[in-house]
Amino acid sequence: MIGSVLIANRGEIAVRIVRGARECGVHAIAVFSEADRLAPHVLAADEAHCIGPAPSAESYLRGDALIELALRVGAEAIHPGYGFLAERADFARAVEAAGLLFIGPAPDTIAAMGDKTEARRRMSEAGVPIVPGLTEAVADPEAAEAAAEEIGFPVLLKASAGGGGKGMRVVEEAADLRRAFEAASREALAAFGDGSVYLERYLQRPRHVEIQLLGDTHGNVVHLAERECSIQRRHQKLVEEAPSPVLSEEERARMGETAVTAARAVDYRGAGTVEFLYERGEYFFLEMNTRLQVEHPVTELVTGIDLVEWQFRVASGEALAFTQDDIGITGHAIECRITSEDHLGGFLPSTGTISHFEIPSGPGVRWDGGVVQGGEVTLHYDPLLGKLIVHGATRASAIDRMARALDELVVAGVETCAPFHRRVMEEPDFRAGKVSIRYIEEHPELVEDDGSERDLLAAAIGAALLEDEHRRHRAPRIAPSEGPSISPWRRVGSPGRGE
Ligand code: MV4
Repeated sequence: MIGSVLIANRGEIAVRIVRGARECGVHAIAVFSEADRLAPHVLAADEAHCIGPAPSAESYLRGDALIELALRVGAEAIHPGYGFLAERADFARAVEAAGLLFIGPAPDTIAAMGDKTEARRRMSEAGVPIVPGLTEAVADPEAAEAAAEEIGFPVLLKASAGGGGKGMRVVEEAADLRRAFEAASREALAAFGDGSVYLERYLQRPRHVEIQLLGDTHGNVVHLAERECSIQRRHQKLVEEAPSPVLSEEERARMGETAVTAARAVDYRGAGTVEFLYERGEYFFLEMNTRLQVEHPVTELVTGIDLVEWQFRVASGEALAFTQDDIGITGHAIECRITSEDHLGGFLPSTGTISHFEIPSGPGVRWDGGVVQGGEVTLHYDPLLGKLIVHGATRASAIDRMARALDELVVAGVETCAPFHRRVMEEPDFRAGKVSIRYIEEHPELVEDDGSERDLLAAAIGAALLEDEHRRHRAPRIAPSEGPSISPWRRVGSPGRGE
């Protein structure tokens, strides 16, 4: 096992990686921006170093500075978490060139999967089903028109350098293709510095189902079943669960084998994910994510496998200690991302000081968080405050448990999307497992202000005022000689006292 790791990240994922490191006996070195001096990931780590001012570009994205720091403090490895530098092949290459271990797949794997048309070519060659369409960029609108006629409308224009939905345009008919091509290309150029676009058949109402993978450096690759991640808004997932409510055992095994084939095609090592679009029993490769994902805990809860531990083990050269046959699913897990966003009126980011914070607990409840009471929520970073994850024997019991846990969660000082999740847990289509990537647009009531949360707040304030009033009237008069050491609470309501 490696001796030390520098965690090039912040927030909940940095805390999660510190936890994994400590369990593996790995010395955890945190880094922080000037805004994060007292952040939980800093306090959790064994050692921490400031890397610059609050803006990410001047701190968490300074790949060169991070590598220099890692060398200076004697770290053996760098764990990038997700976001920031996690899928930058150039960073992974620089880490390795410096003689450090990069906790992730080989730089060439990251590069190949980051180029969407190359990823499609590699997958197609390996026999992995891809969404019907092109595997090369189209040079001009005429070429796009010819390809679209072949594929059949509606088609989806995508950026080759893409990801995250930027540069994507749905085109319903040939007449709209030229304008869409130009718009998508312009957007892709602005976002990725590369304007090339290609075409796929547009799937109208698919599910997003992804398979978790784990590979080692000895040629072993296993899958850890799927996560259903269809409930998302503007490409930000909100609710994830494992297993998917719709896959049969046969489908799970087939998709899993497909994902393993995909991993083998790119010599995958470490933890990774193959994303599929699933529609009416058919599934198609969408993307491969070459990192630990936000939603990894639902897989951990149903498989009992600690993904961060295995990232460390695999990076240290250990072989996987289990085969595909050893891996099974127990029960059902659900994750709700708790962000500092106001779901009423467009998920606008909310900032401020977390003035009060109560973390849910009890049977089957896990909180992976990155904030504390008294902490500041700013616009410098991702709005993810933490993830509430539950495990239950069945999907229905997991949903009920999540509702209970959400009721225990208290975050005051900033708005959060927790009330949105509480509504989802009651929503009949969700409860029936009827979700697709259009779930939120098909359920506008979930993000509309119907006054119910305000009513709840008003009721809570009303109750508190009433209680206060009640207490004043009934409060016992404590004789000065008895002093303040006598708790008035024990006296309240006791017969013959203070009435
Ligand atoms: C698609 C699609 C429908 N058809 N491709 C969105 C981001 C990028 N990673 C791929 N995306 C999509 N590709 C075809 N051919 C629909 C989406 C999509 C989506 C995919 C997964 C999860 C959420 C989504 C939300 C909107 C669109």
